[in-house]
Amino acid sequence: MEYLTLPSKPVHTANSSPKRARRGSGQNIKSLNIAVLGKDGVGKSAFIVRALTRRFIGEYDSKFECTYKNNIEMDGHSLNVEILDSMGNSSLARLDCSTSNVELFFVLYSTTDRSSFTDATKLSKHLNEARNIDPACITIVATKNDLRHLKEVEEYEGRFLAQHIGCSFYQISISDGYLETLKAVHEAIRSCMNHQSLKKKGGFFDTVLRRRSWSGQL
Ligand SMILES: Nc1nc2c(ncn2[C@@H]2O[C@H](COP(=O)(O)OP(=O)(O)OP(=O)(O)O)[C@@H](O)[C@H]2O)c(=O)[nH]1
Ligand SMILES: [Mg+2]
Repeated sequence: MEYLTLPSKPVHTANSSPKRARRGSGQNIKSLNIAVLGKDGVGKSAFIVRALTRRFIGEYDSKFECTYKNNIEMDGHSLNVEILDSMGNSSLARLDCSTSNVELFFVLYSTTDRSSFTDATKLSKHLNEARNIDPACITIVATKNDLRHLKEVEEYEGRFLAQHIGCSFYQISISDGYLETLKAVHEAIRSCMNHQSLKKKGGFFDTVLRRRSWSGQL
């Protein structure tokens, strides 16, 4: 497996003020393992490179699986990310092996390729049902929204799938939409990290339910 580091620019969202984001301050540094899955050609490499560098490059080498190691600034924190750019034709068994330490999953399909939607459906159900990954840590992304004349999958189909899993859904154009790509990445990271910290603390809802149960309210 190959490791790549891209020169990422510090990024700020509506919720992150430039003043609060102190790069490399050493405080609050967290890390997250991410994987981007989906059929060949759906835009996995384009999605990662766009989110990390702002750039959209037309063609990407797809001969091998690689992992991008980078730093993302968001919400006043510095986050070390390792993003696996998976091979589109991997078997589920191979994917399970290469993503055993992954915390956040993006499942991509192209709105211009119905078979990629079928694959995304299988992948997201596998993650949720067989791997028991919490929906807070799965995000379905429909790509190539700019190619409307070639559309094979309607937005409601993606939304319906995400609703079934209970996860987030975004329909974006990676080529035309830097901000929408970034929004999908940041919101997915927030959702997954919130879930992780709730789990660590025993979970807000668990705590509330336990308290209620203890005081005889349940
Ligand atoms: N018009 C348009 N083209 C896109 C978009 N996203 C990706 N592409 C193009 O789709 C092609 C495939 O993108 P890749 O990022 O290489 O796809 P991939 O999923 O990494 O493919 P493999 O590595 O072969 O599995 C490239 O020519 C991209 O430029 C998009 O949102 N709109
Ligand atoms: Mg690729």
